[in-house]
Amino acid sequence: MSDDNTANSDGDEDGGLEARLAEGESYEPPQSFVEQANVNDPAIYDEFEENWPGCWERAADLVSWSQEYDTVLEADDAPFYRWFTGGELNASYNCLDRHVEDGRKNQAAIKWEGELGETRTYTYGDLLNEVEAFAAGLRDLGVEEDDVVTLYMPMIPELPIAMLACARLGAPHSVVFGGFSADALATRMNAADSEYLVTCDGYYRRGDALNHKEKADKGLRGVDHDVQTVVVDRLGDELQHFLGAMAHDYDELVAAHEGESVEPVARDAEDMLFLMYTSGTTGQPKGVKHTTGGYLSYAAWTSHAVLDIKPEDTYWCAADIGWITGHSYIVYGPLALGTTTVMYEGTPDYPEKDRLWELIEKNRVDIFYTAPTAIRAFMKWGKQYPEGHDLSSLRLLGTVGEPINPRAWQWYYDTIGGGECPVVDTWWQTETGGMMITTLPGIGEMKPGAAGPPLPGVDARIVDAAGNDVDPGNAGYLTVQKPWPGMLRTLYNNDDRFLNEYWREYSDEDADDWVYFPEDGAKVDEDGYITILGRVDDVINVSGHRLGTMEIESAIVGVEGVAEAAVVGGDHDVKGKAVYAYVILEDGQEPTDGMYDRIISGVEDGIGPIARPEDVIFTPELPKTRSGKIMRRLLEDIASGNELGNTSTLRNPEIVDEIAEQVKESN
Ligand code: 6R9
Repeated sequence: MSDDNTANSDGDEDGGLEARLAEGESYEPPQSFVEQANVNDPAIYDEFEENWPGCWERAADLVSWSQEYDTVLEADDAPFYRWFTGGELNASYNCLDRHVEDGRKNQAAIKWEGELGETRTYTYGDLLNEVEAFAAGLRDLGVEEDDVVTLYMPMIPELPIAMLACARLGAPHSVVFGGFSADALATRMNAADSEYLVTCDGYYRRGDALNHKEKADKGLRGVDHDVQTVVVDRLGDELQHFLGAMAHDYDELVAAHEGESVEPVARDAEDMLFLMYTSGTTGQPKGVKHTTGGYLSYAAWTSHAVLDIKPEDTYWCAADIGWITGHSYIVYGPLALGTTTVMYEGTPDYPEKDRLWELIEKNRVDIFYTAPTAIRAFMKWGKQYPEGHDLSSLRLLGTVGEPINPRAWQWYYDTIGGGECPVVDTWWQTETGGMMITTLPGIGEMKPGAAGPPLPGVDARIVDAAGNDVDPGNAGYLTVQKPWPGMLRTLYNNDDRFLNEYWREYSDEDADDWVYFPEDGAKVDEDGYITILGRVDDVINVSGHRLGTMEIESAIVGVEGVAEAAVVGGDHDVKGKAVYAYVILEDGQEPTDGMYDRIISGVEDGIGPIARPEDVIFTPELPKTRSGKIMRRLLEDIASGNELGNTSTLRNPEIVDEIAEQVKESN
């Protein structure tokens, strides 16, 4: 209660701050920041436009190539674009060896902060040693170039070590978020035909030891082929686990190969670096394929230009490596640039609500990157937590994952940044590999709530349903009209779905004019600043995580006694959106507490706790149009407590009031 008061009083004192900010209050980046910024010449926008696609050499120049590329972009098979063709490189070499060769072996590469307060620091030299030893171990188990290795782990250093070991061998990794369920793991391993799994015994959450191995084992029982497993021992004696015939202990494997060197395998620029499964419109997750040359160049370039990372910085992205943000901006981008990247295992409010601020102070963090949902939680907890710490080391702040409301932006800017750090609101996706729309902090004025203009060389436009540019101020669909190096190349084993999901909507295929559709709504202002309005497909963005409504619905209808389910996103003041499930039971079934709990567990087991519904609403019918389509918008409005629009086009309008009444009662 007292926590909430703090946030409310912030709001009241503002006297309509949200509205004022929405009208276009703007901020210049501080001069002191601009002077030292990696990129601070406004001419870069014109330069990139005039020299497109040659401009992307700027990105490729940030990585080391064992074989120079011949061509920046080949578009003859568009939208299957190829970048930096003819070039060869290795991502692990770029993230490790070259920094060691530069005489920086003793610089911290990863500073890990454990949940219980333990810390581990890996210098570039240490990290290279362990990556080589583990790569040798994996090779011993049979891992070869192009084998997909699945990594199912929480935020422990062995996760980036395993990623880099795979990259060294040219074996693409597929990281499955540690919070995903056993079923989710099995689905992804089957889809990728992955015969190797690296996981761990368990980990700590709010001080409690959680058994992760059990979940992994359960997942493995759902995999349709043999799998070799490596298990990291995170919990020591706290949790005894038994290795089966196909399982190996990480420490033993690394010890057996200590001191071995493993040559980084030269990969073609277009060879796959990793796969990342993400949610889409249908129930099946999509295997987004990223390549070695384009992805790595783009992650490094955006880390340099937008996050302003320098080797001497201490940089912290508080995401989980299980998501794309962690891949690009905890691991590949920062390590390619040779900086110190902080990795935090735990939650922001354990043991206290000042944990993150304590870690920023202690590590003297220069750059901090997090999600709006976290910022809204910090606001709610109150400014006494950050105010108790010296945050003056901070130079730049960033957000990602969902739209940031102007008031949360302002709080972040004032309370965390002390009004002296630019805030970059970065729009991008799993599919884009790296940031696409944001201000450049050394150049652009910031407008709270608007991500900013597209990055130099990125051609993002807002169009109407027919594909024509909309006037400033009007809502439309976000599109990207030129390719970029970090783009996904296809969906794994599914070129058709790749074309259908991203390219068919707005491209003029006969004219060979390809337009990428990210499935977000947006608007643009007179200055070209883009405000993202949210997903326009059946994806709900909960706390910055993408969840497919179909995936959740199929988990619910898998529960015995459930006949039909409709899942929608309703407004939530911290999570942005929350999951609401409308459920119809089979005849003879009762909406008991037991049924409610079984539905919740069904979702947790099918996907993971992140997809847990905020509420389950039992109803005899769902509102449907005359053609039989569920009126999701109406269900969203009910869940959000919004005014309900016209229901006259429904086949069963009476059901709407009935459901709305029930939701009100349960609140
Ligand atoms: C990086 C990441 C992508 C979706 C995207 C959009 C939303 C991301 C945003 C944002 C508004 C921002 N999104 N950044 N919306 N402003 N700065 O989050 O990837 O998990 O694939 O999600 O997230 O809706 O389409 P991913």
